[in-house]
Amino acid sequence: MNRLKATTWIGLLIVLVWSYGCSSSDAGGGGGDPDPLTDAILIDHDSVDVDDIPSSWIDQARQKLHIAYGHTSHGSQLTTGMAGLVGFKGTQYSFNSGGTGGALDLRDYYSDFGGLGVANDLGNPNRTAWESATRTYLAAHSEVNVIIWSWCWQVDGTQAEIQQYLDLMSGLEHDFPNVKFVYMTGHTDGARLTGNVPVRNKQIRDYCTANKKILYDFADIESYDPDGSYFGDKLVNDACDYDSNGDGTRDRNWAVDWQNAHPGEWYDCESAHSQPLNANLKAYAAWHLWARLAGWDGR
Ligand SMILES: [Ca+2]
Repeated sequence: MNRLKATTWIGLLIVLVWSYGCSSSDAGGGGGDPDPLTDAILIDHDSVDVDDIPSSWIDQARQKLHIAYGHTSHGSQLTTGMAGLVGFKGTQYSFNSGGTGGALDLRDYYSDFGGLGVANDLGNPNRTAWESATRTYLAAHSEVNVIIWSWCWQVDGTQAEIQQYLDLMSGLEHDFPNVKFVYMTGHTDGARLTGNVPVRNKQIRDYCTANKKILYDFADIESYDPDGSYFGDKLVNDACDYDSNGDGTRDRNWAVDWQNAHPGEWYDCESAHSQPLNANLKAYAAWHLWARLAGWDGR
């Protein structure tokens, strides 16, 4: 009887110590690493309804994620869109560097990632500087658990150059298992689907699907309007201009057309090289991404 009691008390003690350990590590903030990936996370034109995201997962993202983002002008569409979204939808979508006041911790580096003077985007000053900058940054910022980098125009490279990007990303994933690395496609550039940029974007997309990576599909997002109309095969470019009648000349703009037809359903914001609606969609997709990285299954 006494032995049974003692065993029960020891068992209770173990449970108490264990649960205290969990809650104290959660309260520590930086320790909340995202759960391991069991499948690819593909953020594309199907991920642009911000109202689909359960608010509990937006809260989880704000509590768990510590994000560093390296980009130049095109990549700024995510964060200028996110800044505008706070005014459009509310402070639940707030973000800042450090995550003060309950905001999402998003360290937004427009050029000069991390203030290191090393790299600006995935192709500037070259195709490898971003990777060494990431290693230096993570060594000094162990609290950061999400790394995201975007392209300027340089997805317009060779097959081997894109493979080098994929290999460098995989190397980072191997060496920093507690960090989630977000892959990106590059912006649309008015090419036919057989042109180099669509083919290189597909190379990235196919790799991410096959290898269970996390992809923010920048090109796919800006190939559709919010109603799901597709412009990717109509010479669409980063400004959202496209060829509506197949004569080889761009003559309409899907974002301007949609904005004019849907007053009040979009918000004005900075959108480098493009229209506000494009940055709206980039922001909605970014929040899909953050919620997924926090553990939302996307359904
Ligand atoms: Ca035309």
